[in-house]
Amino acid sequence: MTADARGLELAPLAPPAAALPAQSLVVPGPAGCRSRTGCGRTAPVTDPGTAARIADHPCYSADAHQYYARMHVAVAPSCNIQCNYCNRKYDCSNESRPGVTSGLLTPEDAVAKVKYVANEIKQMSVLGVAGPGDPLANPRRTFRTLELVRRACPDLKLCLSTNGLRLAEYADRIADLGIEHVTVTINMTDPDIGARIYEWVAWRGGLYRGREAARILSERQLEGVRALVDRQILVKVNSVLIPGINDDHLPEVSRVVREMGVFLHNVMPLVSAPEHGTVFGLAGQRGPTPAELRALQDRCAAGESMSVMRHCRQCRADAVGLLGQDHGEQYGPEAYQGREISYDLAGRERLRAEIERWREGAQQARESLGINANGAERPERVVLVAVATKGGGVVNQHFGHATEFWIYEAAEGWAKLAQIRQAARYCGPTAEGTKGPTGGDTPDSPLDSTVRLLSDCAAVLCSKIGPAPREALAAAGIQPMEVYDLVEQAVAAAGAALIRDPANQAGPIPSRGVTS
Ligand code: CLF
Ligand code: SF4
Repeated sequence: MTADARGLELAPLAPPAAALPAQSLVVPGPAGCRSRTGCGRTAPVTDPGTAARIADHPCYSADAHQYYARMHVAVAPSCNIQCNYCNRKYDCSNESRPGVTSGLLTPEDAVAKVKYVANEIKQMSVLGVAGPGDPLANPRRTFRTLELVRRACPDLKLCLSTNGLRLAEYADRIADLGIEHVTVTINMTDPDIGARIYEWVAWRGGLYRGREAARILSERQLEGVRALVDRQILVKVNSVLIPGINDDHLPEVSRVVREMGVFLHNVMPLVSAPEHGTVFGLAGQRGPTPAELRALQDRCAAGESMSVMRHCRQCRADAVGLLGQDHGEQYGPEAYQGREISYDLAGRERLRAEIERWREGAQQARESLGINANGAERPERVVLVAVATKGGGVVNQHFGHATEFWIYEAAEGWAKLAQIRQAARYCGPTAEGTKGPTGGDTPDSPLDSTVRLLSDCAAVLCSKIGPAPREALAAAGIQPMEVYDLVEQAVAAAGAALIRDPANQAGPIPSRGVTS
């Protein structure tokens, strides 16, 4: 495990994989597993050019998200629509949802901060503008920032996330800047459904409400997506799953955008609580349960070639670090404002080479055990297994330190990332109530919350676990397993063992996530 100058725990990059015999990656994990799939992707990327474009993008590649970080700069304050799940609240560092940020940056401060952070977190491969308003409702600030970053940090990928209302008119500018990854949030293609999601849309000097607002927005969004796909930009569509409003409609959205050439669909849970002060929060609109979210993601992916993203963390507009980490507040203006910062391109390239050697070694280790990253058929029976990891592709986290669990479908030769679930940290001073996928705080202890969060899992894989949580999990029928191993190998081996175990054939396992 390496740590950067500010003590962040980053991925385990040393020793480089080239110097590491494949077998030594498998520390004391269960032997003999044969996973045929990598994590996350539901469709293989066969085009080498596309594979190269997503290889180090933590959102477009589930594998990359174990190694590479992203950074957002909050330069775009205004918005031209009003979603019922957003109020663009500032100074709320305990919240982690789109549109929330601790402060605004000027383009000049943003590029200084990016240079500083990129030198500190050399795994940072992507710079995104994602709010706190809509980047394209603030075109001057957004494009000025992206132009400055493009010049100062030539190895960074540029990324943009927008509601799509003004996308078509900026498609050429986006392409000219070399922005290859754009996210459009599309929650509906049916204006009647949209009328329940949007309060108003500001378009060409008019303020529209209800069905007409949703019709304008939807038409502009699809026009914008078409313009980007025509320019070979990789488009990801984000959709917020709002139970009772667009849940039955999202598979249709998925179909429509897939036919237009969208690369990836990310269905995210509505984050809604009264204290957020949003229309949905105040109205008591609930978010989906983890099971509802997973079922909907499966429906969107069913039998089709478009990938569905399973590892989104619904980042803040000023997020910094690996997905799931928010180190933004560690990089305040005193670190970068008014300073001459030289960009350490050579140092970044050295670290990137090290990461890629590690990934190559991990891949060789998987292949030596018969692992193929893509294209396998789903086995007849799978079991859900939770993993505690700090990244780097390894089960390497203490159960009590986990603030999220990666939920995998597991079986012999099968390790497919199904979901990320946020948890309360059980050990240590920051233990607090759970902020689960529904966003609601729960009054019970962090351990109780976590056991409930994992109640559909057959096992938890972690590097270490204490006696109290071990007992609590076992009492709930969840097997704690201590392991230090590559994630996919450990998951597949655990799945095989759990499904094979005669004690599980008629016991608790079928009710714990075994599906057929
Ligand atoms: Fe940021 Fe978005 Fe680019 Fe990623 S996030 S602008 S595509 S670099 Fe990623 Fe965060 Fe999910 Fe967004 S995990 S909220 S999907
Ligand atoms: Fe908020 Fe984004 Fe919706 Fe604008 S488009 S209201 S910033 S969630």
